[in-house]
Amino acid sequence: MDGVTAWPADLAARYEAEGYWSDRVLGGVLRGAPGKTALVTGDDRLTYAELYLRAARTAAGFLDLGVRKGDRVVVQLPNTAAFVVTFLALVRVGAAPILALPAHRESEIRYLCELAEASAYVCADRDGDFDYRAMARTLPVEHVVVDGDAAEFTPLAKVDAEPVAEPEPPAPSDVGVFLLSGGTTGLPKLIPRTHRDYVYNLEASAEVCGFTSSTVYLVVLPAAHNFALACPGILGVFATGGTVVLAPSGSPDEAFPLIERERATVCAVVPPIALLWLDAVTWQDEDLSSLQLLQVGGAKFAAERAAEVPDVLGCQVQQVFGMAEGLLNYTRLDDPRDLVERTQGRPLSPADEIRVVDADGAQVAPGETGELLTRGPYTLRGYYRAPEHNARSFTPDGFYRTGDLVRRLPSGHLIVEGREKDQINRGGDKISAEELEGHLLAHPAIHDAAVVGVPDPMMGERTCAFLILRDGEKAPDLRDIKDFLRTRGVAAYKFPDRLETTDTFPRTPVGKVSKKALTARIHSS
Ligand code: OOB
Repeated sequence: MDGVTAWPADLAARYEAEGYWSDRVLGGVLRGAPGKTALVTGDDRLTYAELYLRAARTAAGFLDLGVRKGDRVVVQLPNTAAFVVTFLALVRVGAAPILALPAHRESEIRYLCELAEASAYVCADRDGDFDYRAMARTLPVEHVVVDGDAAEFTPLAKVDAEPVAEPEPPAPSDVGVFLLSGGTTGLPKLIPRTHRDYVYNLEASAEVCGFTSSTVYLVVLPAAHNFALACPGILGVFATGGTVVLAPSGSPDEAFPLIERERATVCAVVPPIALLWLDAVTWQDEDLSSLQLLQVGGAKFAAERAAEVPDVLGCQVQQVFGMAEGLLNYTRLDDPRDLVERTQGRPLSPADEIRVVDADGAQVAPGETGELLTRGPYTLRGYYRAPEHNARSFTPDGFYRTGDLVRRLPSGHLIVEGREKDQINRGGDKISAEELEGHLLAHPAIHDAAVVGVPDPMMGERTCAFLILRDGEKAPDLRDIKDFLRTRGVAAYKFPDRLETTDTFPRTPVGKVSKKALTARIHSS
C-alpha cells in the first residue's frame, strides 16, 4: 500500500525466523469452540459459530457493495455487536478499518476520510443529540453504512449476502487495520498495523495476561482503542476462545451489574475509571468476586492506588503502558508486588528494542530518566502518508521516538516519569496541544493560544488554554469556547477545562512558547 513504511528485509526475516510473525491474519482470529459464547451485548448473545457466520455474511455484503481488498473504511461505532461484526467482516475482505472513536466529530472524521481516501464510512445513527447521518452527508466517501435507522444510506443489516466464495485473503504483511495516534501535531496521524504484527500483538498479549477459554472479558473502554481491542482485548479473547462482554461505559452502575451477571474475570480500564471503582465498591453491592485481573493503563496509575486494588476490588492489578504505535509494557502476573505497584511494566516481546536517550540522542546511564525510543516486531516504522512527520518521529535506524520520559530498572521494567511531547493526557484521552491551539486561533477574539495540561487528582491532567486576546476584544468564557469548538466539529474530549487570559507567553531561549513556564504559572496562582 502506498504511504506505508515496511520493515527492512533483514529485520523482517529475523521476526519471521524467530517466530514473532506468522502467516495468520486478523480474519482468522475467531478460534473458540463453535457452541461457546463469543460475544455478549445487552441481552444478545452470539456463539463463535454465529459470530463467524455474521462476519462472513457481512464480508460478502461489503464485497457486493463494492468495498474491495486494499480499500480503507472509516469505522465509527460504539461498543456494540455492530462494531465487532464490522471489524471482522472488513479484515476478512482485506479492507482496512480506520478505527475512529465515537466521540470524534466532523473535523476529525473528514480529515481521516480525505487522508486515507476512504471508500466507505460506517457509523451509528445517533449518539444522544448527535446525528452521525447528518455528518455523513458532508463526507467525501462513496458508501455510507449505518447501524440503526439509516435514512437515505445503506443499513448495516442489509450489508449481508450469502458467502458463496471465500474472499481472496490478504497477505500477512498487508495493513490489517489503521489505529489513530494520540497526536502531537496539528492533525491526527494514522498508524498502519499489518495483519502479522497485530496478530502477534494480540496473541503474545493474551499469553502474558494468562487469557484462556475461561476468560470473560468486560469491555468498558471504546472498543476502537488499541487497549480494549488487542492488548489482549477483544481480539485476544477471540484468539483464545473466551467470552467478550461489551459495556457501554466504565461507569460503575453499568459495569458492576455486568461483572456480576456475566461473572467477568478481566477488565481493562484507564486510571480515572479505576479510581471510580475503588470508591464505588463502598456504595454498590454487586458481587465482583469473579474478577481476577484489572488492567490499568493509558495514563500513569499512582503506586498508592495500585496497591489498594487487591484489597478493595479483590483482584490482581496489572499496569499497562502501551501505545497505538506498537510497544506494549505489562507488569507480569507473577511479578513481585513492588514492581506491579511502582512500575508501568516491561516490554511484551523479547524482540522489543528499547533505548533511553538524552536530548542529544545519547543513551543515558542505567536508571537515569530519558526519552524512550523503541523498535520491534509490532511497532510501526512510519505513520501513514506522513513523510515529513516521519522524518522527525523516527531515528535513521527506525526507532520510534515515543516522546515519553522513562527510567529503566535492572529488571527491564519502565517507570514513566513524564512526557516530552506537546500532548495532554486527560485520563487516558490524548489531546494534541497544537491541534487544539489551531482551532482556538480561528476564534475571532483570539490572537494567540497555548494549551497545557494541569495536574488533576482524578484525571491525571486537565486541559488549560492560555489565550492572548486581540486588541479591544472581550475575553470569551469557557461556554463560548466550547460552543465555538463544537461548531468547528471538534471532539468534546478535546475541549479545554479551563481558560486563562494573558498578555504574553513566556518563551524558551530559541523563542518557542515555554509550556513549562506556563504550567508553572498555574501552580503559583
Ligand atoms: C494507550 O495508547 P495511546 O496511543 O492512546 O497513548 C499512548 C501514550 C503513551 O505514549 C504514553 O504517553 C501514555 O499514552 N501512556 C501512559 C501509560 N499508558 C499509556 N503513560 C503512563 N502510564 C501508562 N501506563 O494509551 C494504550 C495502548 C495500549 C494499551 C494501553 C494503553
